[in-house]
Amino acid sequence: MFELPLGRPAIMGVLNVTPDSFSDGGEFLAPEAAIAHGLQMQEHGADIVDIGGESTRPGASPVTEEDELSRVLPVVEALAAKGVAVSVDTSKAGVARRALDSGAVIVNDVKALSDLELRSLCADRGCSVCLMHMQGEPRTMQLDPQYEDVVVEVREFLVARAMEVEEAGVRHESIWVDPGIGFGKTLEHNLALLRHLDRLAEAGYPVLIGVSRKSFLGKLLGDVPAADRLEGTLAAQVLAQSKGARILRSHDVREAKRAAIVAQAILGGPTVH
Ligand code: HH2
Repeated sequence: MFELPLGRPAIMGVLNVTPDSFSDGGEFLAPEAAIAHGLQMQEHGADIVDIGGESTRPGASPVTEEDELSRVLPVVEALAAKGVAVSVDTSKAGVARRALDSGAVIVNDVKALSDLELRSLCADRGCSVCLMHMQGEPRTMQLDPQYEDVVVEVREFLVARAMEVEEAGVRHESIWVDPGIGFGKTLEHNLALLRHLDRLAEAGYPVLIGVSRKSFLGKLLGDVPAADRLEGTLAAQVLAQSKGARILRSHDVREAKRAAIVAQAILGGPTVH
């Protein structure tokens, strides 16, 4: 189980070892480049590095277990050996098992442990898990997302899933929840989830939020590209922090951490680096 820092949110650096991720696709496909970037994020103050080998951007195609493993394993192994707290961003039990064997301590699943084998693996290993809400699947999720009340439905889904996962043997303390910004949600759905994030935080599980460089920011800012969404990312992150987010998943670790430290001082409590 990964112990979250007290007094400020944890910064989870994003490391996509993929050819097609929406913001850093192709940049870190070579293991050496991925490892160097992971170490740089560690130097910049990342509490966790989240390593993914399959893009979940809207329209992305699935990858085989073999391909996912060959992308992530060398990177997980090298970073864990350097003392990085590694999270593996996967929905596949086979990938999670090998990543945990190689030193990963967190399983981050955009499908919220819908796979029962993955659920019991996480229970056996005692790792931390992040359960994320998604409506539909990446290939089609942005076509026509619909909710009666997105805030209530996402919270109900996550609490119900967390309880199922606890019944499967994962400890309550090891479970984090995430409303899944951009995963089967319109701009208005994303804004409502962020505006009312305190309602999810009240459910009693640490909340992770992933807004970094996402397309809703591009829309709000007049179609700016992913590489030009840092200010929007930081604004959304500090507001999420003020509503109880405990883990911020970010491509820009140094900036996210500095913003979080200042925000925390204003919110109250000691400064924790
Ligand atoms: N977002 C992405 C991937 N994994 N996991 C959690 N828990 N929450 C998120 O919001 C989240 C996530 C998508 O971002 P990214 O990894 O940058 O892109 P891609 O999926 O294209 O690799």
